[in-house]
Amino acid sequence: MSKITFKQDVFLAALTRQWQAFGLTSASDMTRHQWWHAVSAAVAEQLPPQNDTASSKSKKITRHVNYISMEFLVGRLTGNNLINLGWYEKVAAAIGQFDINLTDLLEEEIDPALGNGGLGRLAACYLDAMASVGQPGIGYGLNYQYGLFRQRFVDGKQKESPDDWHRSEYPWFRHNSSLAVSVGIGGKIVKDEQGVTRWEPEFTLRGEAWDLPVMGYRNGITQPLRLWEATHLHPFDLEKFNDGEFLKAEQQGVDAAKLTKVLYPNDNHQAGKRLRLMQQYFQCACSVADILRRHHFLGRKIRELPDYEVIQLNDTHPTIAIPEMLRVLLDEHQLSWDDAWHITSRTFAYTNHTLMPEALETWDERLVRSLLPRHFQIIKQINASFKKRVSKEWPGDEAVWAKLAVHHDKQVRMANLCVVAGFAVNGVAALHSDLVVKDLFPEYHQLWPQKFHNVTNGITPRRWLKQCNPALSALIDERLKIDSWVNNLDLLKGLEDGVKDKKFCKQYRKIKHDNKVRLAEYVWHRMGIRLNPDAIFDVQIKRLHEYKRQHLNLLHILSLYRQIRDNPKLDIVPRVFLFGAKAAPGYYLAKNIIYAINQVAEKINNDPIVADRIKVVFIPDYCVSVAELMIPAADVSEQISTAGKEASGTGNMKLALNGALTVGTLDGASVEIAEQVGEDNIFIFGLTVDEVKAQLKKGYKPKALVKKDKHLKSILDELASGFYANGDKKAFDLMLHSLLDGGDPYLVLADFAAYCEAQKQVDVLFRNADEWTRRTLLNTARVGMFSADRSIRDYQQRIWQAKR
Ligand code: DL6
Repeated sequence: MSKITFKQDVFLAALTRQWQAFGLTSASDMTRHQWWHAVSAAVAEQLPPQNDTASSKSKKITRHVNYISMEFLVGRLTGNNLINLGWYEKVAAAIGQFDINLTDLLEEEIDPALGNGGLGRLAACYLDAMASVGQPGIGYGLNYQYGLFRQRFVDGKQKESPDDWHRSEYPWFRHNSSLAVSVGIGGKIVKDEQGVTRWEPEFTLRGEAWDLPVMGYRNGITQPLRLWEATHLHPFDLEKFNDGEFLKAEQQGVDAAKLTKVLYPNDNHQAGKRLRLMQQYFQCACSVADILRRHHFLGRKIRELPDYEVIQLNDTHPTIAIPEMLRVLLDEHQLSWDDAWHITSRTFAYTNHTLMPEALETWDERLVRSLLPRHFQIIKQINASFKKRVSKEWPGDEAVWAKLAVHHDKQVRMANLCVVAGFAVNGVAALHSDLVVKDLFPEYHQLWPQKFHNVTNGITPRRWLKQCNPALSALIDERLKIDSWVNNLDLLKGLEDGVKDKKFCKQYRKIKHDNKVRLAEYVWHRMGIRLNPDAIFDVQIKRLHEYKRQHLNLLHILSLYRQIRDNPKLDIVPRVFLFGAKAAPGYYLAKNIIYAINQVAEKINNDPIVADRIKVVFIPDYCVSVAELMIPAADVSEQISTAGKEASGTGNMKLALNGALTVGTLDGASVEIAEQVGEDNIFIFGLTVDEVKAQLKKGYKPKALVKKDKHLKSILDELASGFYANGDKKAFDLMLHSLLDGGDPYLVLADFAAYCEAQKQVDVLFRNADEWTRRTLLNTARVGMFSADRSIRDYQQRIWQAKR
């Protein structure tokens, strides 16, 4: 594919049409937001039509990948698309003629926050990488009207409001009305005169296809992210209207629209809601229909489906696509069960993103039966034939069956369905994949060892270095004398000898400092808090969850505060603790931790005795664009989950790439980061997975531990005393209860001492600026393997193109 060339005259003509469409008389009348819209739309117009069959036409050897995910946290697109197209400077120059600054304009874009956290952001990185390495593929998701909620703090407490990202005006969308799909829901199963089973749905929705372009890095490839929106075939009932039932006349349309109104704001947690299952099915039915439409359009036989197409399930959320595929093959194509199964079981692959029991999806059989009666029948049939296989392997062992069944105890278990019906299962980091086999699916592994793989997660260097850290990116270009590291991140190894070059180290350090100044300005404007850019910027950014242990970070802050009050002359390197995190609205304990951090921040930031040695800043409404500011400015990356709980993490990779030193447990992909950067260039602390298991087995007693540790006790007592909450002694009850009477399930207190010790070492090292810079530079140089391009190649070799 050749690069798409920028034509200034075509662009300017498109720009003119844009301001004319706003009803203005000249470009200079546009507001800044209108400028952003006009520039984005004028660029989008110049893209070639997105032909989703083109990429599927490729040689039989390259299977086309259908990446189905309930979430795609794409972040702002305009800047990223311009970079990938190679048009950034050209567009900047073209609008410079109007005295408009492109960088400023890009701030106008509202983040399309169509995901919760790591899982959704990973999906976005993988689409970028597929397009960049030339892996034919398409993303399938939902076009939510409201993305992840907006977060603000009122008196320190999280308040949520709807995140209307104005999808109807988003200039990057292309509506493809010819791809609309009908999706039935509810109803019953009937048999016709020939005895053929037929599903009569209760109502039918319409799935409309909205495509966002995903551009490869300067290679001319554009592939779609297809987001489905639910509408009704007949949104307006004229009969009802004529009968005077004006409100009811529109009800069908309103009901349909509900389906893709909101993204469920849960991360690593399942909420068994009817609407959520409807969303999952709607998305899967539209996507399966679209995959088969393309397959037929290309003149291929249905039996050849697995030779050309692979369907990658991003966690269990789209699992219902499996029975949907079987339903279509059985009921619409009239294939036998064996044929339909043979096709399906060679087409689907499943990525597991969590071991947390509360996140493993199960659905009540009554709900499945009432919404999807035919699918329920099919699931039971899968279960029945799988039971034969299990009985052969473990004759008479009911306990094993109780564990492995797809349908058991009136529950449908989506992870089990994926493993039984898929040809591949992968975890997302070496340690995690190991635990998937050992702890989650040992019996399945015994049955089908060849199904299980590891693909360590990765991040796109286009967004997470080139775009978010332009100064460092330019310095790397200059040093390596090439810019091809952007799609071959291993080339960063060439920076290693820069550690001996004083001038280079100075430049590298200055960039970090400038990025800290940029973040400090943002914090000042947004929150009115002044930050000292010479302080250590210590960053923890991720969803708020007990297992991620933001409260361990808080306890360390309180420990420092206690030490300062005990010894006002305490000599520590000034440190700014920065947090960014949203808590699911119904996760009260997580919200309590946010409240505690904000209350502590209020106290510490205003206490003259602290004299700016510590600052605590919780940046509200953490999202992709805020991450793009925080990551390049971080000195320290907090990756402090309880070992065994974080499947991978991807923030850890972004932060290390941008030259932050990790303080972390041996968990998720941090284990591999440690291997890559070397043990001297990372601060590893705390219990390992095996030690965590051993502690819990022998009976972990957090209260006994606190009794022995006076310092820790005084911190916890003070939290409970009302000191940080205007005398309210119950303010942090939820958090404190979990840590003490609740048994501290995530071993926060058990890791506290080791964590504080690691933080002391950070303090010591930071005083030696040269040595600190050397180690951060080695981090940037050595994390090339965490490029999403490498992950996609691993998927290709191990899963997508592997011999079947
Ligand atoms: O694989 C992407 C991402 C990992 O980096 C995180 O460690 C993991 O917590 C996250 N998993 C989920 C699971 N799901 N739900 N719901 O978000 O996946």
